[in-house]
Amino acid sequence: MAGSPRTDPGTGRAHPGRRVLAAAAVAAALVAVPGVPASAGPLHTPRPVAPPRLVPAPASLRTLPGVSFTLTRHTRIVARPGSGTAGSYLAGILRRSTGYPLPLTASGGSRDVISLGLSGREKGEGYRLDVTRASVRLEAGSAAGLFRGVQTLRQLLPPAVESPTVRPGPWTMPGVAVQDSPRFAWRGTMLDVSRHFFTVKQVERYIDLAALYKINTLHLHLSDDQGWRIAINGWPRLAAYGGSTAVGGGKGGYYTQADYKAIVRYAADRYMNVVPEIDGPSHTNAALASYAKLNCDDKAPPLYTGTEVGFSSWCIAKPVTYELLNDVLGQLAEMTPGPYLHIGGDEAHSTTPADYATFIGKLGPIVAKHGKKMVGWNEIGAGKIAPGSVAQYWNTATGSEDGTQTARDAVAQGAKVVMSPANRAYLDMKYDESTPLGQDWAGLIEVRDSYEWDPAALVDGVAEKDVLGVEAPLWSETLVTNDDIDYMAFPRLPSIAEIGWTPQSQRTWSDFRVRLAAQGPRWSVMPVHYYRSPQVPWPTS
Ligand code: TNX
Repeated sequence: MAGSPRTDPGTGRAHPGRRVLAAAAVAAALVAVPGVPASAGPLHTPRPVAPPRLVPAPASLRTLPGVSFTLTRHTRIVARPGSGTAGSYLAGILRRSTGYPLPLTASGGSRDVISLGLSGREKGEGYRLDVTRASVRLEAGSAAGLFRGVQTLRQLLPPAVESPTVRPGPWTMPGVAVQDSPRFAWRGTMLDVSRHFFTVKQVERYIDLAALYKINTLHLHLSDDQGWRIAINGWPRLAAYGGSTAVGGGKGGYYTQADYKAIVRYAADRYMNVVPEIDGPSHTNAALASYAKLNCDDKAPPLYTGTEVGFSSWCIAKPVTYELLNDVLGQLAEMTPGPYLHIGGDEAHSTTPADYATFIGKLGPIVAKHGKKMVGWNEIGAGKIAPGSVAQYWNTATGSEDGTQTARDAVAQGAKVVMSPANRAYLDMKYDESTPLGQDWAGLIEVRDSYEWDPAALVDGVAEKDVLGVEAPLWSETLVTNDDIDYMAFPRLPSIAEIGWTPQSQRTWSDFRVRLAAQGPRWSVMPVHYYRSPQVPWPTS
């Protein structure tokens, strides 16, 4: 190789190999001196810069050989009007780890800046990101698009950028031209705060981790047999008593309405919709235990702290059931800016099919009256549902229940489907036999299993046009701490996020595993207690 012409990363001109070595020595020296401004121009010094390893993979990515941008203490962030929270979110992350001031202004120059602004050329959550020697330019058709682009920008910087404390740098990103937009509108994750309660802070932390992978929907499973987690005016015992325990008999907890609004606000600042779920007619023991009058026999059952499913049922014939649900769904609708209310509908093993159909038929108009669209687990397809409702497909055709049929029934009524197949997308399934947490009733789900499926080719009769998106539910029977959440969600949540974002034709496991591996060092510095799957070539140092 010695003496053969190479391309100077700074000038793009061919030159003898010796000069590359000299330049590399300078670069190495600069690495030891944090915060030295990059010199732009013909003598621009090349720096070691990792190739882009982005998750989810963008629809289009062009790397600019030899081009890079380096953040310095002089870099400014310009967020033009209409940028929403994208600029301040980015500044918050970059300031913590770089220690640079990174002033945020609404207008400014074109060199040594990261500039964010709206452009008519991009649509929806789509964005364009250009990293050149002089600047980083991010454009989108909406603030949400800018926010998604900010996540791409973060991943172009070294892993240390995710550190909560100041690190040395250098903060160099490879030159790229990215043009990107999502495959599906609904890219969600669900957190079960009922089986174990998670605090507002814990939910906010999970929101931030999901946002990094362009997740835009947070489904909160707010009620189940083991706990009712949202305060409802006029029904104080639901939360105070029904929320007082958890699986295993822990102390439980609930969100005040102010807490819930804070979560909704935090999510909205990250362009994430909250979808609140009040499960029924089954999964209702906590509520039935709180008010005797909700029970057909007027007797309140005891609180429940086990993990069985399907034993409880609303009293379908009693008007008070619908008075309660009208109050609950009305108050949630009022506090939830997004278009959806999730009414559950799964595993109603203690409700007759006729009663189940009656129940779904009654809930539709209540949800509509409060100005929302109804979401339910795929079983709701067995009832009468309005066009524009959403069926969340989870139970793959096993045993007596065939989730594919109710999903088709839903589509036949004009509903869309969100794909959450339990044997692919359930974050609470064990990775392998030795996984200390989680369950295995839907199978073991290694990272590759979570990645290699196509939402548009999963259920016969449910095509791409019927699919609203994907969601990864995290059920919490076995999960208590942030470490527990992290271990089950990472790295499988990024799999589902990429399935929801990246065109199917551009996804392969062999490519994904390498990009996923590059997330490991990011999670380590945050820190996120992720599962080091043997299927992924994690960097060793
Ligand atoms: C089934 S999935 C359930 C949940 C459990 C989960 C555990 C679904 C709609 N219902 O009640 O938490 O399995 O994996």
